[in-house]
Amino acid sequence: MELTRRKFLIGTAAACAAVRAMAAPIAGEVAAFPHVDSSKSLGQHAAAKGILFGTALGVEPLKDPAYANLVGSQCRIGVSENALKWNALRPAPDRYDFSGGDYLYQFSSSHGMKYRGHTLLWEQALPTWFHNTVNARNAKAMMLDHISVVVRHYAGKMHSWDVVNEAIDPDDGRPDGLKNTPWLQMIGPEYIEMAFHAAHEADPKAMLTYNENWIEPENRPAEQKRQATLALLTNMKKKGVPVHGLGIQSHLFAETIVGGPNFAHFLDEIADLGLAILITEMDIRDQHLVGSVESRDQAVAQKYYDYLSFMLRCKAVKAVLTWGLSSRYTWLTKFSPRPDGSPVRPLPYDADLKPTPAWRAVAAAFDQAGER
Ligand code: 9MR
Repeated sequence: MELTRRKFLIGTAAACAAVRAMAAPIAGEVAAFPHVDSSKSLGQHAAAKGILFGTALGVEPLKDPAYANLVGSQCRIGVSENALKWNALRPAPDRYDFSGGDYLYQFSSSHGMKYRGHTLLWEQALPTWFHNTVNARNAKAMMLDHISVVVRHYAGKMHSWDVVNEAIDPDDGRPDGLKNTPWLQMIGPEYIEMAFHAAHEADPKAMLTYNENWIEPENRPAEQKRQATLALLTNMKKKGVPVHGLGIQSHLFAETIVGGPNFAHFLDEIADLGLAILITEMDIRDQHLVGSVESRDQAVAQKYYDYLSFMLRCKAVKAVLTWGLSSRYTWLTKFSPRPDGSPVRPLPYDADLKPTPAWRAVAAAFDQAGER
């Protein structure tokens, strides 16, 4: 592996000095992006700075040869969008189906891409049998068995694993900010550290990440979530739990204000824990934008540029993955359709697989980033 976990973590602790010095948001700071070399892939632009660029992979989209070719040529890392979730892997309590996950691994390795697993534990995407079968008596054994079997299946092949996904929700009212998931109800808050220990035992070489959403904006709910995330990770590090990175999903809206001082400070504190930071699921929703396609694309591109420029000032940020590469295949088509019925355009390529202005914005942010 050209970027091992060790190399990923080197330099992380002292990484965010530039971020610490920032006093104000930089949104809109740069009106136009610098010229970029469009003969190089996004993966190449990123790699020149020691950053991994990639995207979410789905089995069906990759059966589209033009799309598969695009992903293979632009990306250096792929993450399973759905194939390694419980509802895909566990058709029955006593059965595992690795066909989708293996297909994505084969695709990644045959295109020289690293492979990242999402996700071992989440309260969503559970199989229909889950709620009738898993209870307080067997939950711990079921969880540990799942992690052991799945992580061992890919041992030595995974760049990183999202061990636990979206486990925090201060609105649930617990003092520790943890979300009241079935796992928490059945096992207790220690389920998180147990999961990390089990994953590490099954594949000591894989980078283990905690992945969280809605922690990017400068608003109060995001700040509460950041504080709970920081407390969780600080506590895990103190106890020697094998956690190596934080995944910041980065599903943004074109109108989200990002890059503020509280978020900058948070990145700094995460880096000081010795953790790597990965941007794991980036896309920019244009659902509420009005105006021409060109002006909407420009707003989306500007947000990519502002956000990535801000994030990449922090040297602990080692990877950028978008949640899909082209609007031909994006969860937002169904989840966040535009009220006017026109297609959403949240990614660096449009539905015809032509680069959008966001492509140039992402490349320019990589070109301007410091080496890591
Ligand atoms: O993009 C994914 C979509 O296809 C699935 O239907 C959905 C439920 O499994 O999950 C989506 O991916 C989510 C990811 O797993 C966790 N962060 C939020 C993503 C978007 O909802």
